[in-house]
Amino acid sequence: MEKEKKEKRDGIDPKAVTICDATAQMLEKAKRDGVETAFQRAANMKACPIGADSACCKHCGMGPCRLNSKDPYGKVGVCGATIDTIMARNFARMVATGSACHSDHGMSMLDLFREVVKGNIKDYQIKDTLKLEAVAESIGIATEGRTTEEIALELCDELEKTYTQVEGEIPFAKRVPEKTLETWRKHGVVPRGAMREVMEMMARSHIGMDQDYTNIVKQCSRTALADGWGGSMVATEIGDILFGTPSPISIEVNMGVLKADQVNIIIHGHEPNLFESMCESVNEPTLVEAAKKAGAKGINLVGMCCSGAEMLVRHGIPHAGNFSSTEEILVTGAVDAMAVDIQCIKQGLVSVAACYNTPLITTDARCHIEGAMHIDFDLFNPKKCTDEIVIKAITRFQNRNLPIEIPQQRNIGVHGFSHEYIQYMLGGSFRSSYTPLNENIINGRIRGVAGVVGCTNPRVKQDFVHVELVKELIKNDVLVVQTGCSQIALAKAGLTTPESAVLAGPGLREVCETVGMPPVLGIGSCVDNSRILIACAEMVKTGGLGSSMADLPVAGAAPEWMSEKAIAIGHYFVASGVFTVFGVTFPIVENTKFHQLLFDELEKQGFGKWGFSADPYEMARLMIEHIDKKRKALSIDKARERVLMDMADRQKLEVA
Ligand code: NFS
Repeated sequence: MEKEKKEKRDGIDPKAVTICDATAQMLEKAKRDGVETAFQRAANMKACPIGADSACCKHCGMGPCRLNSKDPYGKVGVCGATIDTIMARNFARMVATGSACHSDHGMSMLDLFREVVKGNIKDYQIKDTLKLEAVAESIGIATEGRTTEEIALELCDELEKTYTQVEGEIPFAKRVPEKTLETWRKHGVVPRGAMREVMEMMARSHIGMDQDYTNIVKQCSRTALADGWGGSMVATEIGDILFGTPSPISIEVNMGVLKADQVNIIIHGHEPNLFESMCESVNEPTLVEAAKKAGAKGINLVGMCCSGAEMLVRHGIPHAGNFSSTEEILVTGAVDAMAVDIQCIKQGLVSVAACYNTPLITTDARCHIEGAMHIDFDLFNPKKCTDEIVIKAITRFQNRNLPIEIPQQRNIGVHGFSHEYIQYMLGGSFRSSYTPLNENIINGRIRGVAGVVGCTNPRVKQDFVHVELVKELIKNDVLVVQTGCSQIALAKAGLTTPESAVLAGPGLREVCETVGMPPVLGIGSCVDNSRILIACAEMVKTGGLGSSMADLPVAGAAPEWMSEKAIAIGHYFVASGVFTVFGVTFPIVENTKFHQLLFDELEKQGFGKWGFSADPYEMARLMIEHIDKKRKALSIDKARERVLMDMADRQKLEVA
């Protein structure tokens, strides 16, 4: 048994499962140390082929029913459910869960905001009053002659509707371009509050409920939109108001940000409050003193995954890696505490942390993990928890008794391109607007814009699909915006620097060099995908690129996705009008009506559509083909031909 276990563990070749050298180094060490991680488990766990195709239904006690993906219409479930009903219901539940996750996060941000505004929480304050006013005005709240507190309280009440509104349209529907909104109204998918949409989605996927896949997909769109333009958008906007709107900052990413002679603390999760409070605790003079007494040179605070990405863009805190590296970083032996809050936290962390005597600390009432230590994070007294985490970390530092091996990779890059900053960056302080971006798209220097986002997944070579896809896109003059674990993959590959403009096509390179920006713009965590929605809406409103978001020469991708949140994100982009390509796998049987609807029909109805390819080059081809199709429909394809073919013409084109 032991021998078999060892063989399985040793079975993977680290260089074959990741292009992240630091992670590969730690996988080698994990082998030597006899430690198992998700990469080994993925190799040992054959995915269920019927489940992978979404051809089984286990929502009631008459099943589970398994249909044949080779002959999808040859059989139905015990209740008579067809393959289309079954796949649509499974998809619906993924959208509902993903949307619930983001919305639950957004709602707790709003709870925090309210208590801060009321003065009941004093540890945080409104940092960005300009943003507060801008958000309030965007949904029709008057700001003139009113105090910050008055505006903020009304904003709280209004934004609460994002979650609780029973009828009507959520507040941020006001930000949606008119024609896109018209499409939503026509199809009855303008979201009400997220609670209502998620509840209805779950109800409609119950046995004996909605059994028309087209009708189920409508509710999928409504639920996903309640996330993108609702739950997630509130999380981002409140985060900015409370903790500051990101602007570009140069910072290091990768495991080399750990320091052998310091107390290393990793924060991994999704809500910024734990991290913000942790920033205070690691600077607390008594704790810094205690660390020094324990023999450390200082306390080193580092982020991972999405809250890490958020702190990276807001405060320039170093980031140690994405989802697929969270176990591996513990293998360094240099982590003195890993504190987590919610989402994307692998249960496997418990056993890896135990091997290296690293305290793994859960902090949120919604996310305990069996075997991890729990220190409850109290919003009204946040430092009690974070101070305690620092103390635990100092104690672990003092008792370090295992060899430490820190991979030396550190990749410096620029991150923090909020949609507000993109406006300013391209337009300057006097003409801060999206006009220069639109102009550069119209004149063809920038062919289009792609959002490349989402997770990493141990089922595919870590970071490889992200990096190759992005390289291919920028080479073809497509400007790339990024969030979440994808952004970290590109940062590690060194593509978030202005110098990487040399890898871009001639048009995009010229724009990047004129402005001094990288061709790959990191904008934050997964909820910050809402910034991409706002940027798209602004591009439409600015003019020249059509009247609906579906007209824009843009595309999206989650090349290494794994979470249900990613499916919810993908579907809200599709419902907003964006062609969105997923990699790894897609839970669907081809040659079915449901497939036809997601991958084709939705576009004809005025939405975007789904695409799939596991291959980064094919993925890029699909996205560029779509961008070119949209350019043609806008009659701006000729300008680009000139840009590429005629240098004299190019020189004549006005520089933005
Ligand atoms: Ni997004 Fe963040 Fe990463 Fe994927 Fe998970 S951390 S919310 S779901 S794995 S990008």
